[in-house]
Amino acid sequence: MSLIASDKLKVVIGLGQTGLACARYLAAKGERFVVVDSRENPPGMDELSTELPDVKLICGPFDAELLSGASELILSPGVAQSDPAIQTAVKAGAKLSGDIDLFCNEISAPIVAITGSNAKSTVTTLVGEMAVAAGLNVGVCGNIGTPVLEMLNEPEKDLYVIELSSFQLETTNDLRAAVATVLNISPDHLDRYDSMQGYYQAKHRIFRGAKKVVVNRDDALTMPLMPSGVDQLAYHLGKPDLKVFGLTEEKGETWLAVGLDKLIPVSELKIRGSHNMANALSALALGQSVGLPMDAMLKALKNFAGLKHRCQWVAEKAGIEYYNDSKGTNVGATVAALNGLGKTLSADQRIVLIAGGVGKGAEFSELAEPMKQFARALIYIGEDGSRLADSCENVIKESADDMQAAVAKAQAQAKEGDIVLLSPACASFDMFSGFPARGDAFIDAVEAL
Ligand code: UMA
Ligand code: ADP
Repeated sequence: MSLIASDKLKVVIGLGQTGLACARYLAAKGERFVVVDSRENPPGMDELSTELPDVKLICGPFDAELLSGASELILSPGVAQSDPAIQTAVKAGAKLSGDIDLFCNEISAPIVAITGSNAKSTVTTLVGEMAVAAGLNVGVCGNIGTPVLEMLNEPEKDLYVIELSSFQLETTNDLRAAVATVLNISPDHLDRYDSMQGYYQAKHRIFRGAKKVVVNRDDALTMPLMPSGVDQLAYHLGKPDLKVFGLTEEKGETWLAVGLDKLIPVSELKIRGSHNMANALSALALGQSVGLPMDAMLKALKNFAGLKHRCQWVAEKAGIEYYNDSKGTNVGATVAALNGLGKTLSADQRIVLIAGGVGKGAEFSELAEPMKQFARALIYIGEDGSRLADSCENVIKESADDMQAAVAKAQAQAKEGDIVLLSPACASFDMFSGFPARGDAFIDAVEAL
Protein backbone atom coordinates (compact mmCIF):
# COMPACT_ATOMS: atom_id res chain seq x y z
CA MET A 1 0.00 0.00 0.00
CA SER A 2 1.42 3.39 -0.94
CA LEU A 3 1.46 6.22 1.53
CA ILE A 4 -1.14 8.92 1.06
CA ALA A 5 0.83 12.09 0.35
CA SER A 6 -1.38 14.30 2.52
CA ASP A 7 -0.50 12.17 5.54
CA LYS A 8 3.14 12.98 5.07
CA LEU A 9 4.82 15.99 6.50
CA LYS A 10 4.88 19.26 4.62
CA VAL A 11 7.44 21.95 5.36
CA VAL A 12 6.78 25.66 4.97
CA ILE A 13 10.15 27.26 4.26
CA GLY A 14 10.37 30.90 5.33
CA LEU A 15 8.25 32.75 7.89
CA GLY A 16 7.78 36.16 6.32
CA GLN A 17 4.42 37.29 4.94
CA THR A 18 4.17 34.36 2.54
CA GLY A 19 5.17 31.69 5.06
CA LEU A 20 2.69 32.98 7.62
CA ALA A 21 -0.13 32.94 5.04
CA CYS A 22 0.87 29.39 4.01
CA ALA A 23 0.86 28.25 7.65
CA ARG A 24 -2.61 29.70 8.22
CA TYR A 25 -3.86 28.02 5.05
CA LEU A 26 -2.43 24.57 5.86
CA ALA A 27 -3.65 24.75 9.46
CA ALA A 28 -7.18 25.58 8.27
CA LYS A 29 -7.03 22.50 6.04
CA GLY A 30 -5.86 20.32 8.91
CA GLU A 31 -2.56 19.43 7.23
CA ARG A 32 0.48 18.15 9.14
CA PHE A 33 3.37 20.60 8.70
CA VAL A 34 6.28 22.39 10.31
CA VAL A 35 7.73 25.82 9.53
CA VAL A 36 11.45 26.50 9.13
CA ASP A 37 13.32 29.77 8.65
CA SER A 38 17.05 30.36 8.38
CA ARG A 39 16.73 33.60 10.35
CA GLU A 40 16.95 33.47 14.14
CA ASN A 41 14.00 35.84 14.54
CA PRO A 42 11.81 35.60 11.44
CA PRO A 43 9.19 38.35 11.09
CA GLY A 44 6.13 36.08 11.43
CA MET A 45 7.28 34.42 14.65
CA ASP A 46 5.04 36.21 17.15
CA GLU A 47 1.92 35.89 15.02
CA LEU A 48 2.55 32.19 14.45
CA SER A 49 2.99 31.42 18.13
CA THR A 50 -0.11 33.40 19.08
CA GLU A 51 -2.42 32.16 16.34
CA LEU A 52 -1.13 28.63 15.83
CA PRO A 53 0.66 27.65 19.06
CA ASP A 54 0.75 23.96 18.09
CA VAL A 55 2.72 24.55 14.91
CA LYS A 56 6.40 23.77 15.31
CA LEU A 57 8.85 26.45 14.14
CA ILE A 58 12.52 25.61 13.61
CA CYS A 59 14.91 28.54 13.15
CA GLY A 60 18.49 28.45 11.91
CA PRO A 61 20.27 26.77 9.00
CA PHE A 62 17.95 24.42 7.04
CA ASP A 63 18.24 20.78 8.14
CA ALA A 64 18.65 18.49 5.10
CA GLU A 65 17.43 15.47 7.04
CA LEU A 66 14.19 17.13 8.12
CA LEU A 67 13.51 18.47 4.63
CA SER A 68 14.31 15.11 3.01
CA GLY A 69 11.66 13.43 5.15
CA ALA A 70 8.95 15.73 3.79
CA SER A 71 6.56 15.06 0.92
CA GLU A 72 6.31 18.73 -0.05
CA LEU A 73 8.37 21.86 0.54
CA ILE A 74 6.40 25.08 0.27
CA LEU A 75 8.99 27.70 -0.51
CA SER A 76 8.81 31.40 0.31
CA PRO A 77 9.92 33.61 -2.58
CA GLY A 78 12.93 34.91 -0.64
CA VAL A 79 14.42 31.42 -0.39
CA ALA A 80 16.46 30.14 -3.34
CA GLN A 81 15.94 26.55 -4.49
CA SER A 82 19.69 26.23 -4.85
CA ASP A 83 20.05 25.94 -1.05
CA PRO A 84 21.95 22.64 -0.50
CA ALA A 85 19.46 21.26 2.05
CA ILE A 86 16.58 21.94 -0.35
CA GLN A 87 18.48 20.30 -3.20
CA THR A 88 19.12 17.20 -1.06
CA ALA A 89 15.42 16.99 -0.24
CA VAL A 90 14.40 17.35 -3.89
CA LYS A 91 16.76 14.50 -4.80
CA ALA A 92 15.13 12.45 -2.04
CA GLY A 93 11.75 13.00 -3.73
CA ALA A 94 10.27 16.07 -2.03
CA LYS A 95 7.98 18.12 -4.24
CA LEU A 96 8.61 21.88 -4.45
CA SER A 97 5.69 24.25 -4.48
CA GLY A 98 4.72 27.79 -3.55
CA ASP A 99 1.80 29.88 -2.41
CA ILE A 100 0.68 30.77 -5.94
CA ASP A 101 -0.09 27.16 -6.93
CA LEU A 102 -1.88 26.57 -3.61
CA PHE A 103 -4.04 29.62 -4.27
CA CYS A 104 -4.81 28.70 -7.89
CA ASN A 105 -6.11 25.32 -6.75
CA GLU A 106 -8.68 27.04 -4.53
CA ILE A 107 -10.26 29.56 -6.87
CA SER A 108 -12.15 29.50 -10.12
CA ALA A 109 -12.32 33.24 -10.92
CA PRO A 110 -10.15 34.46 -13.82
CA ILE A 111 -6.61 35.66 -13.12
CA VAL A 112 -4.73 38.52 -14.77
CA ALA A 113 -1.07 37.60 -14.20
CA ILE A 114 1.60 40.27 -14.48
CA THR A 115 5.37 40.04 -14.30
CA GLY A 116 8.33 41.95 -15.73
CA SER A 117 11.57 43.49 -14.53
CA ASN A 118 9.85 46.85 -14.05
CA ALA A 119 6.36 48.39 -14.00
CA LYS A 120 4.69 45.37 -12.36
CA SER A 121 3.15 47.28 -9.45
CA THR A 122 2.13 50.20 -11.65
CA VAL A 123 0.35 48.00 -14.20
CA THR A 124 -1.13 45.68 -11.54
CA THR A 125 -2.62 48.66 -9.69
CA LEU A 126 -3.92 50.21 -12.90
CA VAL A 127 -5.61 47.01 -14.11
CA GLY A 128 -7.13 46.66 -10.61
CA GLU A 129 -8.53 50.20 -10.82
CA MET A 130 -9.87 49.52 -14.32
CA ALA A 131 -11.70 46.46 -12.98
CA VAL A 132 -13.17 48.51 -10.11
CA ALA A 133 -14.33 51.14 -12.61
CA ALA A 134 -16.00 48.32 -14.54
CA GLY A 135 -17.96 47.43 -11.39
CA LEU A 136 -16.10 44.21 -10.60
CA ASN A 137 -15.16 42.95 -7.17
CA VAL A 138 -11.42 42.53 -7.70
CA GLY A 139 -8.54 41.13 -5.63
CA VAL A 140 -5.17 42.81 -6.25
CA CYS A 141 -2.45 40.70 -4.69
CA GLY A 142 0.88 38.88 -4.90
CA ASN A 143 4.31 40.48 -4.97
CA ILE A 144 2.65 43.91 -4.75
CA GLY A 145 2.11 43.26 -1.03
CA THR A 146 -0.82 41.04 -0.04
CA PRO A 147 0.11 37.34 -0.15
CA VAL A 148 -2.33 35.60 -2.50
CA LEU A 149 -3.51 33.10 0.14
CA GLU A 150 -4.81 35.98 2.29
CA MET A 151 -7.41 36.53 -0.43
CA LEU A 152 -9.07 33.30 0.70
CA ASN A 153 -10.18 35.00 3.93
CA GLU A 154 -12.87 36.73 1.89
CA PRO A 155 -15.53 35.37 -0.46
CA GLU A 156 -14.21 34.65 -3.94
CA LYS A 157 -13.77 37.74 -6.11
CA ASP A 158 -14.91 38.24 -9.72
CA LEU A 159 -11.33 38.71 -10.85
CA TYR A 160 -7.80 38.47 -9.40
CA VAL A 161 -5.00 40.72 -10.62
CA ILE A 162 -1.76 39.15 -9.43
CA GLU A 163 1.71 40.70 -9.53
CA LEU A 164 4.28 37.92 -9.75
CA SER A 165 8.01 38.10 -9.15
CA SER A 166 10.49 35.75 -10.79
CA PHE A 167 11.00 34.28 -7.29
CA GLN A 168 7.32 33.37 -6.99
CA LEU A 169 7.21 32.05 -10.53
CA GLU A 170 10.09 29.63 -9.85
CA THR A 171 7.69 27.48 -7.81
CA THR A 172 4.57 28.17 -9.90
CA ASN A 173 3.74 25.20 -12.10
CA ASP A 174 0.13 25.63 -12.98
CA LEU A 175 -1.05 29.23 -13.09
CA ARG A 176 -3.66 28.87 -15.88
CA ALA A 177 -4.19 32.64 -16.07
CA ALA A 178 -7.02 34.10 -18.12
CA VAL A 179 -4.34 36.45 -19.44
CA ALA A 180 -0.62 36.60 -18.66
CA THR A 181 2.09 39.08 -19.54
CA VAL A 182 5.80 39.75 -19.15
CA LEU A 183 5.93 43.56 -19.37
CA ASN A 184 9.66 43.92 -20.06
CA ILE A 185 12.92 42.16 -19.26
CA SER A 186 16.18 43.78 -18.23
CA PRO A 187 18.83 42.48 -15.83
CA ASP A 188 17.79 42.16 -12.17
CA HIS A 189 18.36 39.74 -9.27
CA LEU A 190 21.60 38.45 -10.79
CA ASP A 191 22.73 37.61 -7.26
CA ARG A 192 20.06 34.86 -7.30
CA TYR A 193 20.32 33.63 -10.91
CA ASP A 194 23.46 32.27 -12.56
CA SER A 195 22.65 34.12 -15.76
CA MET A 196 20.00 36.20 -17.53
CA GLN A 197 18.78 32.92 -19.03
CA GLY A 198 17.74 31.59 -15.60
CA TYR A 199 15.96 34.86 -14.79
CA TYR A 200 14.20 34.88 -18.19
CA GLN A 201 13.09 31.26 -17.78
CA ALA A 202 11.61 31.96 -14.35
CA LYS A 203 9.65 34.92 -15.74
CA HIS A 204 8.29 32.92 -18.68
CA ARG A 205 6.72 30.33 -16.39
CA ILE A 206 3.89 32.88 -16.11
CA PHE A 207 2.61 31.68 -19.51
CA ARG A 208 2.00 28.10 -18.34
CA GLY A 209 -1.59 27.19 -19.18
CA ALA A 210 -2.49 30.82 -20.03
CA LYS A 211 -5.59 31.24 -22.15
CA LYS A 212 -4.47 34.58 -23.58
CA VAL A 213 -1.21 36.51 -23.57
CA VAL A 214 -0.27 40.17 -23.95
CA VAL A 215 3.12 40.94 -25.51
CA ASN A 216 5.25 44.07 -25.68
CA ARG A 217 6.41 44.34 -29.30
CA ASP A 218 9.19 46.71 -28.25
CA ASP A 219 10.83 43.96 -26.17
CA ALA A 220 11.38 40.61 -27.90
CA LEU A 221 12.18 38.96 -24.56
CA THR A 222 8.54 39.37 -23.50
CA MET A 223 7.23 37.14 -26.26
CA PRO A 224 6.27 33.64 -25.20
CA LEU A 225 7.19 30.49 -27.03
CA MET A 226 3.59 29.31 -27.11
CA PRO A 227 1.72 26.77 -29.14
CA SER A 228 -0.51 28.45 -31.73
CA GLY A 229 -4.13 28.71 -30.67
CA VAL A 230 -3.42 30.92 -27.66
CA ASP A 231 -4.88 34.40 -28.28
CA GLN A 232 -2.26 37.15 -28.35
CA LEU A 233 -2.79 40.88 -27.96
CA ALA A 234 0.15 43.19 -28.61
CA TYR A 235 1.18 46.76 -27.85
CA HIS A 236 4.14 48.98 -28.66
CA LEU A 237 5.05 52.65 -28.64
CA GLY A 238 4.71 52.90 -32.44
CA LYS A 239 1.73 53.37 -34.73
CA PRO A 240 -0.75 50.56 -34.09
CA ASP A 241 -1.64 47.94 -36.70
CA LEU A 242 -5.09 46.38 -36.69
CA LYS A 243 -6.04 45.24 -33.14
CA VAL A 244 -2.62 46.33 -31.80
CA PHE A 245 -2.39 48.97 -29.05
CA GLY A 246 0.00 51.87 -29.76
CA LEU A 247 0.42 55.62 -30.21
CA THR A 248 -1.06 57.75 -33.00
CA GLU A 249 -0.24 61.37 -33.85
CA GLU A 250 -3.00 63.73 -34.98
CA LYS A 251 -2.78 67.52 -35.36
CA GLY A 252 0.31 67.64 -33.18
CA GLU A 253 -1.33 65.61 -30.43
CA THR A 254 -0.34 62.07 -29.38
CA TRP A 255 -3.15 59.60 -28.63
CA LEU A 256 -3.27 56.14 -27.15
CA ALA A 257 -4.92 54.06 -29.83
CA VAL A 258 -5.92 50.56 -30.86
CA GLY A 259 -5.88 49.84 -34.56
CA LEU A 260 -7.53 52.85 -36.20
CA ASP A 261 -9.44 53.85 -33.04
CA LYS A 262 -8.09 56.80 -31.07
CA LEU A 263 -8.70 56.18 -27.35
CA ILE A 264 -7.44 59.12 -25.28
CA PRO A 265 -4.93 61.95 -25.80
CA VAL A 266 -1.75 61.52 -23.78
CA SER A 267 -2.17 65.11 -22.52
CA GLU A 268 -5.28 63.99 -20.57
CA LEU A 269 -3.30 61.49 -18.49
CA LYS A 270 -1.72 62.28 -15.13
CA ILE A 271 1.13 59.79 -15.63
CA ARG A 272 4.03 61.03 -17.75
CA GLY A 273 6.90 59.69 -19.83
CA SER A 274 7.08 57.10 -22.59
CA HIS A 275 7.57 54.22 -20.13
CA ASN A 276 4.23 55.11 -18.56
CA MET A 277 2.54 55.13 -21.98
CA ALA A 278 3.77 51.55 -22.41
CA ASN A 279 2.30 50.79 -18.99
CA ALA A 280 -1.07 52.33 -19.93
CA LEU A 281 -1.18 50.39 -23.22
CA SER A 282 -0.35 47.09 -21.51
CA ALA A 283 -3.08 47.68 -18.90
CA LEU A 284 -5.63 48.39 -21.66
CA ALA A 285 -4.64 45.22 -23.54
CA LEU A 286 -4.83 43.14 -20.34
CA GLY A 287 -8.19 44.62 -19.40
CA GLN A 288 -9.59 44.04 -22.87
CA SER A 289 -8.42 40.40 -22.70
CA VAL A 290 -10.70 39.79 -19.71
CA GLY A 291 -13.60 41.74 -21.17
CA LEU A 292 -13.39 45.05 -19.27
CA PRO A 293 -15.36 47.75 -21.15
CA MET A 294 -13.16 50.38 -22.81
CA ASP A 295 -15.03 53.38 -21.34
CA ALA A 296 -14.50 52.12 -17.77
CA MET A 297 -10.81 51.41 -18.47
CA LEU A 298 -10.25 54.89 -19.90
CA LYS A 299 -12.00 56.51 -16.93
CA ALA A 300 -9.67 54.69 -14.53
CA LEU A 301 -6.62 55.49 -16.63
CA LYS A 302 -7.46 59.19 -16.71
CA ASN A 303 -7.71 59.28 -12.90
CA PHE A 304 -4.53 57.26 -12.29
CA ALA A 305 -1.79 59.48 -10.86
CA GLY A 306 0.90 56.78 -10.56
CA LEU A 307 2.31 55.21 -7.42
CA LYS A 308 4.46 56.75 -4.72
CA HIS A 309 8.24 56.27 -5.17
CA ARG A 310 7.91 55.74 -8.95
CA CYS A 311 9.09 58.93 -10.69
CA GLN A 312 6.98 60.76 -8.11
CA TRP A 313 7.13 64.56 -8.27
CA VAL A 314 8.08 65.83 -4.79
CA ALA A 315 8.65 69.60 -4.92
CA GLU A 316 10.01 72.57 -6.78
CA LYS A 317 12.59 74.60 -4.85
CA ALA A 318 14.46 77.57 -6.28
CA GLY A 319 13.51 76.53 -9.81
CA ILE A 320 14.78 72.95 -9.30
CA GLU A 321 12.31 70.05 -9.55
CA TYR A 322 12.77 67.05 -7.23
CA TYR A 323 11.61 63.54 -8.22
CA ASN A 324 11.52 60.43 -6.03
CA ASP A 325 12.03 57.18 -7.99
CA SER A 326 13.20 55.13 -5.00
CA LYS A 327 11.54 52.03 -6.53
CA GLY A 328 14.16 52.25 -9.29
CA THR A 329 15.97 49.23 -7.87
CA ASN A 330 17.60 48.00 -11.08
CA VAL A 331 19.44 49.57 -14.00
CA GLY A 332 16.47 49.23 -16.40
CA ALA A 333 14.24 51.33 -14.15
CA THR A 334 16.84 54.10 -13.78
CA VAL A 335 17.47 54.15 -17.54
CA ALA A 336 13.69 54.54 -18.05
CA ALA A 337 13.55 57.39 -15.49
CA LEU A 338 16.53 59.23 -17.02
CA ASN A 339 15.11 58.90 -20.55
CA GLY A 340 11.52 59.62 -19.50
CA LEU A 341 12.36 62.79 -17.52
CA GLY A 342 15.36 63.76 -19.68
CA LYS A 343 13.22 64.02 -22.81
CA THR A 344 11.04 66.65 -21.11
CA LEU A 345 14.02 68.99 -20.56
CA SER A 346 15.37 71.70 -22.89
CA ALA A 347 19.00 71.65 -24.09
CA ASP A 348 20.47 73.61 -21.16
CA GLN A 349 18.50 71.78 -18.46
CA ARG A 350 20.03 68.64 -16.94
CA ILE A 351 19.42 65.92 -14.35
CA VAL A 352 21.37 65.53 -11.12
CA LEU A 353 21.04 61.84 -10.26
CA ILE A 354 21.28 60.32 -6.78
CA ALA A 355 22.02 56.60 -7.16
CA GLY A 356 23.71 53.61 -5.52
CA GLY A 357 23.01 50.99 -2.88
CA VAL A 358 23.06 47.20 -3.22
CA GLY A 359 23.69 46.37 -6.88
CA LYS A 360 22.51 42.72 -6.65
CA GLY A 361 25.38 41.63 -8.90
CA ALA A 362 24.37 43.99 -11.73
CA GLU A 363 26.57 45.71 -14.30
CA PHE A 364 25.95 49.45 -14.53
CA SER A 365 27.29 50.09 -18.05
CA GLU A 366 23.80 50.75 -19.51
CA LEU A 367 23.59 53.92 -17.42
CA ALA A 368 26.48 55.49 -19.34
CA GLU A 369 24.49 56.57 -22.42
CA PRO A 370 21.46 58.22 -20.76
CA MET A 371 23.79 59.82 -18.17
CA LYS A 372 25.91 61.31 -20.97
CA GLN A 373 22.79 62.53 -22.74
CA PHE A 374 20.84 63.97 -19.81
CA ALA A 375 22.87 64.26 -16.57
CA ARG A 376 24.87 67.09 -15.08
CA ALA A 377 26.10 65.27 -11.98
CA LEU A 378 25.94 61.99 -10.10
CA ILE A 379 25.77 61.87 -6.31
CA TYR A 380 26.49 58.29 -5.36
CA ILE A 381 25.60 56.49 -2.14
CA GLY A 382 25.83 53.05 -0.58
CA GLU A 383 27.71 49.80 -1.01
CA ASP A 384 27.94 49.73 -4.82
CA GLY A 385 27.87 53.52 -5.36
CA SER A 386 31.48 53.88 -6.44
CA ARG A 387 31.19 50.91 -8.84
CA LEU A 388 28.12 52.61 -10.33
CA ALA A 389 30.05 55.90 -10.58
CA ASP A 390 32.85 54.14 -12.51
CA SER A 391 30.33 53.44 -15.30
CA CYS A 392 29.43 57.11 -15.78
CA GLU A 393 31.73 59.48 -17.66
CA ASN A 394 31.58 63.18 -18.47
CA VAL A 395 29.58 64.08 -15.38
CA ILE A 396 30.55 65.57 -12.05
CA LYS A 397 30.72 62.77 -9.44
CA GLU A 398 30.52 63.15 -5.68
CA SER A 399 29.91 60.61 -2.96
CA ALA A 400 27.59 61.12 0.02
CA ASP A 401 27.25 59.18 3.29
CA ASP A 402 23.54 59.59 3.84
CA MET A 403 20.42 60.85 2.08
CA GLN A 404 20.48 64.27 3.68
CA ALA A 405 24.03 64.87 2.49
CA ALA A 406 23.18 63.47 -0.95
CA VAL A 407 20.25 65.87 -1.37
CA ALA A 408 22.33 68.83 -0.18
CA LYS A 409 25.12 67.96 -2.64
CA ALA A 410 22.60 67.47 -5.44
CA GLN A 411 21.05 70.86 -4.71
CA ALA A 412 24.49 72.48 -4.80
CA GLN A 413 25.24 70.95 -8.23
CA ALA A 414 21.85 71.65 -9.81
CA LYS A 415 21.13 74.82 -11.78
CA GLU A 416 17.76 76.54 -12.16
CA GLY A 417 15.51 74.45 -14.44
CA ASP A 418 17.31 71.19 -13.60
CA ILE A 419 15.80 68.04 -12.10
CA VAL A 420 17.19 66.30 -9.01
CA LEU A 421 16.24 62.64 -9.36
CA LEU A 422 16.60 59.85 -6.80
CA SER A 423 16.62 56.67 -8.91
CA PRO A 424 19.20 54.42 -7.29
CA ALA A 425 19.42 51.47 -9.80
CA CYS A 426 20.06 49.44 -6.64
CA ALA A 427 18.28 47.87 -3.69
CA SER A 428 18.29 49.86 -0.47
CA PHE A 429 19.05 47.34 2.27
CA ASP A 430 22.57 48.59 3.05
CA MET A 431 21.18 51.92 4.29
CA PHE A 432 17.39 51.58 4.68
CA SER A 433 14.68 49.08 5.66
CA GLY A 434 13.40 49.13 2.07
CA PHE A 435 12.67 51.38 -0.91
CA PRO A 436 9.76 53.16 0.86
CA ALA A 437 12.03 54.27 3.72
CA ARG A 438 14.67 55.42 1.22
CA GLY A 439 12.08 57.43 -0.73
CA ASP A 440 10.70 58.94 2.48
CA ALA A 441 14.22 59.94 3.56
CA PHE A 442 14.63 61.71 0.20
CA ILE A 443 11.28 63.50 0.57
CA ASP A 444 12.16 64.59 4.12
CA ALA A 445 15.57 65.87 3.02
CA VAL A 446 14.02 67.81 0.12
CA GLU A 447 11.35 69.32 2.36
CA ALA A 448 14.03 70.39 4.85
CA LEU A 449 16.07 72.27 2.24
N1 UMA B 1 14.76 34.90 4.24
C1 UMA B 1 15.76 34.25 4.92
N2 UMA B 1 15.53 33.01 5.38
C2 UMA B 1 14.34 32.40 5.23
C3 UMA B 1 13.31 33.08 4.54
C4 UMA B 1 13.55 34.34 4.06
O1 UMA B 1 16.85 34.78 5.09
O2 UMA B 1 14.22 31.26 5.70
C5 UMA B 1 15.01 36.27 3.73
C6 UMA B 1 14.93 36.37 2.21
O3 UMA B 1 16.14 36.06 1.59
C7 UMA B 1 14.46 37.78 2.00
C8 UMA B 1 13.62 38.08 3.22
O4 UMA B 1 13.95 37.08 4.15
O5 UMA B 1 15.54 38.68 1.99
C9 UMA B 1 12.13 38.07 2.94
O6 UMA B 1 11.80 36.89 2.25
P1 UMA B 1 10.40 36.16 2.40
O7 UMA B 1 10.32 35.08 1.40
O8 UMA B 1 10.14 35.87 3.83
O9 UMA B 1 9.41 37.35 1.95
P2 UMA B 1 7.88 37.60 2.35
O10 UMA B 1 7.80 38.38 3.60
O11 UMA B 1 7.14 36.33 2.27
O12 UMA B 1 7.46 38.58 1.15
C10 UMA B 1 7.30 38.02 -0.14
C11 UMA B 1 7.98 38.92 -1.16
N3 UMA B 1 9.39 39.09 -0.79
C12 UMA B 1 10.39 38.58 -1.54
O13 UMA B 1 10.19 38.00 -2.59
C13 UMA B 1 11.78 38.78 -1.06
C14 UMA B 1 7.29 40.28 -1.17
O14 UMA B 1 7.82 41.03 -2.24
C15 UMA B 1 5.79 40.09 -1.43
O15 UMA B 1 5.14 41.34 -1.34
C16 UMA B 1 5.21 39.13 -0.40
O16 UMA B 1 5.92 37.88 -0.44
C17 UMA B 1 3.72 38.83 -0.65
O17 UMA B 1 3.53 38.09 -1.83
C18 UMA B 1 8.75 42.08 -1.87
C19 UMA B 1 9.97 42.02 -2.75
O18 UMA B 1 10.98 42.62 -2.42
C20 UMA B 1 8.08 43.43 -2.06
N4 UMA B 1 9.93 41.34 -3.92
C21 UMA B 1 11.04 41.28 -4.84
C22 UMA B 1 10.97 42.42 -5.85
O19 UMA B 1 9.87 43.00 -6.03
O20 UMA B 1 12.00 42.72 -6.50
C23 UMA B 1 11.03 39.96 -5.60
P1 ADP C 1 7.94 46.79 -10.18
O1 ADP C 1 6.76 46.37 -9.35
O2 ADP C 1 8.16 45.89 -11.37
O3 ADP C 1 9.17 47.06 -9.41
P2 ADP C 1 6.98 49.55 -10.35
O4 ADP C 1 5.72 49.90 -11.05
O5 ADP C 1 6.98 49.57 -8.88
O6 ADP C 1 7.48 48.14 -10.90
O7 ADP C 1 8.14 50.49 -10.88
C1 ADP C 1 9.49 50.18 -10.57
C2 ADP C 1 10.45 51.10 -11.26
O8 ADP C 1 10.36 50.95 -12.67
C3 ADP C 1 10.21 52.57 -10.98
O9 ADP C 1 11.47 53.15 -10.83
C4 ADP C 1 9.52 53.07 -12.23
O10 ADP C 1 9.76 54.43 -12.47
C5 ADP C 1 10.15 52.20 -13.30
N1 ADP C 1 9.27 51.94 -14.45
C6 ADP C 1 7.93 52.09 -14.52
N2 ADP C 1 7.46 51.69 -15.72
C7 ADP C 1 8.53 51.25 -16.42
C8 ADP C 1 8.71 50.70 -17.73
N3 ADP C 1 7.66 50.50 -18.55
N4 ADP C 1 9.96 50.36 -18.11
C9 ADP C 1 11.01 50.54 -17.28
N5 ADP C 1 10.92 51.07 -16.04
C10 ADP C 1 9.69 51.42 -15.61
